[in-house]
Amino acid sequence: MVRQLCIIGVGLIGGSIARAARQAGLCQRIIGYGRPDDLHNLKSAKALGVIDDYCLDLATAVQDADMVIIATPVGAITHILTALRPLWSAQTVYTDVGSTKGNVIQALATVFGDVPDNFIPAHPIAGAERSGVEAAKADLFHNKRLIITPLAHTRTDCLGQVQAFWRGLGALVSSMDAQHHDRVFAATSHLPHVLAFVLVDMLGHRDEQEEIFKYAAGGFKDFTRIASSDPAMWLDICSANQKELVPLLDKLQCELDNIRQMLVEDDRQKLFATFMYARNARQRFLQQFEGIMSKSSTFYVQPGGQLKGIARVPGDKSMSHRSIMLGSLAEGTTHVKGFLEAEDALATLQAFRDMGVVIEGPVNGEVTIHGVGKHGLQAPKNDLYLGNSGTSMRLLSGLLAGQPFNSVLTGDKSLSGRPMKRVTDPLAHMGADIKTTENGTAPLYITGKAGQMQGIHYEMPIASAQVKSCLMLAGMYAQGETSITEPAPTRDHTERMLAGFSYPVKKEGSTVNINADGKLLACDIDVPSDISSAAFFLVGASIAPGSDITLQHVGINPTRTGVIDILRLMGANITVSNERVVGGEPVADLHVVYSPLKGIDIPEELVPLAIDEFPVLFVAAACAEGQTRLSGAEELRVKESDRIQVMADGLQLLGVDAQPTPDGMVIQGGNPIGGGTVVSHGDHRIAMAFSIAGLRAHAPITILDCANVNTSFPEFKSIAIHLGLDLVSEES
Ligand code: SPQ
Repeated sequence: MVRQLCIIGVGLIGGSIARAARQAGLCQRIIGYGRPDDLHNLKSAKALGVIDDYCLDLATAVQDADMVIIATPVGAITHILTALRPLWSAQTVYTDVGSTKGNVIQALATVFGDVPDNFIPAHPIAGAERSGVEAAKADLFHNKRLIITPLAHTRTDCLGQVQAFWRGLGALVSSMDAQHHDRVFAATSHLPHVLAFVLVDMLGHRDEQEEIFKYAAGGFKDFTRIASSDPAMWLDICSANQKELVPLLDKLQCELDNIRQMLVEDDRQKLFATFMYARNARQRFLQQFEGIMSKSSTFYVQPGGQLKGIARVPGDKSMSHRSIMLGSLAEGTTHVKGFLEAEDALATLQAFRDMGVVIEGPVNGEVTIHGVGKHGLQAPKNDLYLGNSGTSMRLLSGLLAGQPFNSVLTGDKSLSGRPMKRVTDPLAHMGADIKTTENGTAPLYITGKAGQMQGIHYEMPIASAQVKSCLMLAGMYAQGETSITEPAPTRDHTERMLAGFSYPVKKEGSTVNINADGKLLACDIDVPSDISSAAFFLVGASIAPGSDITLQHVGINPTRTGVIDILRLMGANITVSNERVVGGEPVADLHVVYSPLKGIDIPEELVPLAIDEFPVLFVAAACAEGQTRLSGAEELRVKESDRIQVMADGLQLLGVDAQPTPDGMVIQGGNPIGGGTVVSHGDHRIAMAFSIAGLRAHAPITILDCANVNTSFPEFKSIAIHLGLDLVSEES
């Protein structure tokens, strides 16, 4: 709570801060300050109830303030600071709202000798086309970003106060250093404003201006919207940030020259690649933006019911990743059908776009990849962000280790906590140079070692398709043979798909051999439905009396069908029909009819073949009569969450006797499942597993933190509802 807030400059931003602070009950009293020529505005602010009072004398205005916010144009900052200097108090917190931060810090240093430790530089990313206090709105900052650029010696109590104040106004507060801030905003805000002003200026001065504006369509209006902004304010901002803005204008000039040349030469391919990249990058930016805005998703499941009907779940995640990777490295154009349009696979797709591959789609699961050949990838301009996807990060680390450029792989919080030594250690034996954090986690800093990688023989200590695939991809760039022996069979999509792309791979028992002597020839890929997604409904129909469903076109590669084998051992009634081979992968329709389940000891050899299905298999075990025991599955502890602990916690909360062990779980099934609120810890498979538990629960189940269902199965909710699950979700 601020006792007295002084706002210097009560315009759109200053006025909106005052309105929002008043509405949120953050201030007792708000005083506005302005110069004498601002009197009319200050009177309006008081009449509108935006401020309690105003003052034309700065000393009186700041006298009793415990917080002072400078909300003037950035060009006025030196003048204001000079006037404030003799009035400065260590008991007061000072902050600003300037769109550039370097010049504010520079002005502070000039006026005070050093930046005072109770000044917190801040920038709210919010505005409106209209200016002035009349346009001020209490919700202007709601869900908008507020960036703070503190210095090393900034007082933490003052910092905390400003952070809490802005959070109270509804803003999403983050921090960065001032130079970084100015560079980012030069690119994303100042340059676009300059472009909009220049374009309208250029067209407006042409003779035929009336014609142009008469026929201007929505595109012109959209592009030039920001040219309606306050010219004086933007003059100030651009001049304050000219150090960052000028190099960007130079770069843009080069890019425009390039485009001009492409047009002169009628180079349609290059133009298409440029436009396509831009369109896709924008779409991804919008998705990320929406992702930031809708931070959480909660599932509410009503108890009971049954599953009935026919459904086709989306494409296989593992194969979707690999189709993009191998299609990009191929010579020629690869067409993919059934591609999984979910965040994980899209992260891989974006990574390859960032390395110069032109990829069209996805549209209704169809993707066209214009392969660049085995040696055609280009250095990414930025870090490759892989979101939640372990497969993308581990497979890419192998592929990128032997490239002629450096790269950095990053991911979200969950991915940044997952072990990467399992790939970086054997890659180091091959000559790779990959730095991880001290804990062996991402970010991965990869120094490309083109022509210097050596083939090795590697006995995998854990059964992991990701490790195997990573080393195979590295082996495609290494001298000599790379051979990998797995302790137990793991999914073999990489081997099968490489064969589909005509790349030589030898399989001898549990060892796979690969070398650099080969090239990939583009082919068509038909991705079957993901058995890991189908698994939720295989279990749902098996535990809910009266259920009868058919899941069409499901991939039944024997390295993935552990879930069917385990459910059948428990007594499930699953019929496999219409078996066929599509693009080198076996596919079938699965018919499931309810049948009472019994507890079993899950055979350890089935663990790698059902590794992703255990969250929902634990739900099956909770509904099965008697004890189910899983062992040899310690890998579950290092997935998107610790799937043993998180499932045990949730099941116990629902009243199930579920005891976690270091490498598995013991579940006494058959007792009623209760209701309650469980947390998925951002793990898609946990969220979906607990939704399915609702079919046998006696009370509603609420599942928190479900947004990541979009990483593997965005259609889960609609298909579950279509088959009969009583599920609603709430996004916020
Ligand atoms: O890609 P990610 O995040 O690792 O996804 C998971 C999943 O549940 O979707 C695991 F958390 O699947 C892995 C799977 O567990 C996908 C995968 C692959 O495509 O090669 C292999 C398995 O991982 P691992 O570590 O056993 O190789």
